[in-house]
Amino acid sequence: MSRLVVISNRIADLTKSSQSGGLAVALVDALKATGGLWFGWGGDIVGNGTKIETSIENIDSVTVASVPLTEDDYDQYYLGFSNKELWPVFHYRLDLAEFDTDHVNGYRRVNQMFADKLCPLLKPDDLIWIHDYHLIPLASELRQRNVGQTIGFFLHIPFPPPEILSATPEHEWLVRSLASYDVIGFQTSNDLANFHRYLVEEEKGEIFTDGRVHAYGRTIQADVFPIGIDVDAFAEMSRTPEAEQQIENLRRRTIARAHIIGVDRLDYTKGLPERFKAFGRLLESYPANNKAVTLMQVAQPTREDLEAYANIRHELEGISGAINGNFGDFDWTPVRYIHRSVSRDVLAALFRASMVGLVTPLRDGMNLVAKEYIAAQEHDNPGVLILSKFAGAAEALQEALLVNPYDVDEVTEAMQKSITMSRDERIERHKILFAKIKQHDAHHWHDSFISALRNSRHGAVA
Ligand code: ADQ
Repeated sequence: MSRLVVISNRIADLTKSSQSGGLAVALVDALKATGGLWFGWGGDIVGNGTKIETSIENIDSVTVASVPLTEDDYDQYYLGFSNKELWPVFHYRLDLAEFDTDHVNGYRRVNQMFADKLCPLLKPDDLIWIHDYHLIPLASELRQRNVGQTIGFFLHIPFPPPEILSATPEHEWLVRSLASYDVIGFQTSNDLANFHRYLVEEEKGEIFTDGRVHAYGRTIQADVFPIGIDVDAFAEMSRTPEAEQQIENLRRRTIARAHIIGVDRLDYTKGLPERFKAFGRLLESYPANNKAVTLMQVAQPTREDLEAYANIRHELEGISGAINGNFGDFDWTPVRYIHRSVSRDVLAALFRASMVGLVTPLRDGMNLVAKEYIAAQEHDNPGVLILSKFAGAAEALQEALLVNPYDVDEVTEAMQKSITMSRDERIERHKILFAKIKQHDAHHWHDSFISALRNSRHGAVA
């Protein structure tokens, strides 16, 4: 069987599986099945001009090869082009995008460095799977170094409509780079449709009914592969004796009878200020919820070197402080806002103890928290998921309470509906949602992508 080679911007710490997300665990499973190689940035930043060396470590049957970034690489490739331009634009936020030639050059340079360092590690029969927006041009760099192996790309974030993408100075080059892959995977059919539209409207490309597209002189496979979680492992985590203890502590420490929970990286795409405002309005419009309902928001610090992230942090501290000042009492804090990373077993316990899971991003590729919340619920007394219709997860999870996250009143009403929903209705909705996340779990995701890669090698590509 061919070896799988996974390339991502950051390498997860394979020795700390309990702390890494479902994605890392799913990829490690896939790598272990074939004995694989994982290549990427190890997290170190070295001085400019330092000679870049690849570190190689073998963990079980997986070889982990990592490189450091220089200070300029980190500023220009990672913070700059990836996170000040591509991240906002791909989340439909042209207003937050910064266009800078040094950033583009840094992005190209790191993709070239990745290709240089990866080439000597490749074997002729490898299947190569590249992840996410940091590495869009990597396949084209590899092709220029005569890599003929099958190469796939999965985009974890949304693919924006052509009207938005074409506002970036680099759009033509970026999409042309995608044509060097053999298989491209998107989270939703909406993302795929946006990609098709770009090819047809900007490039006069052709779309075939079997999932192939022809553009820039190549025919490639482009399809939808919705990412999932390891449902059984997450459900199990929410039922350990430690989880039971965590839930017991939470119930003892508060007088509230219902908890609403939000768990997100602290990112402007996640709709946190709007969510806090909706909770404030819930207390204002339905006074019976005072001292009875608490919002717990766990927000993991992320990309803190960027101004937009410092701004959202200050905004949230302001709104939560105002709600607690206006509505709180000596024995009740309405918003519990925790600005740090929490271990996955604690998260699983918190999800299980919460009557409402609030997942209201303004735009999101998929959103795994929505699936984790469903996985952690008790089947005979589940909580209710409120889900943004702009999260990729909403395409399948129609039995959640779907909301427009910009519409604060609609989110408030969904919260009130959730905390007063009958047990029968909660069970009915959860049963269908659970079956869906089980069917499209992490294993299904990587199996179907890898099988598309194998199929493309055996013929489809012109
Ligand atoms: P993210 O934007 O990071 O991922 P998401 O899918 O929600 O978003 O995954 C976040 C993960 O981090 C979840 O597993 C969650 O439990 C965990 N997490 C969040 N806050 C945490 C905290 N405070 N402490 C500990 N863990 C925390 C990108 C895309 C998504 C897409 C994923 C996977 O933006 O749309 O779903 O990739 O493809």
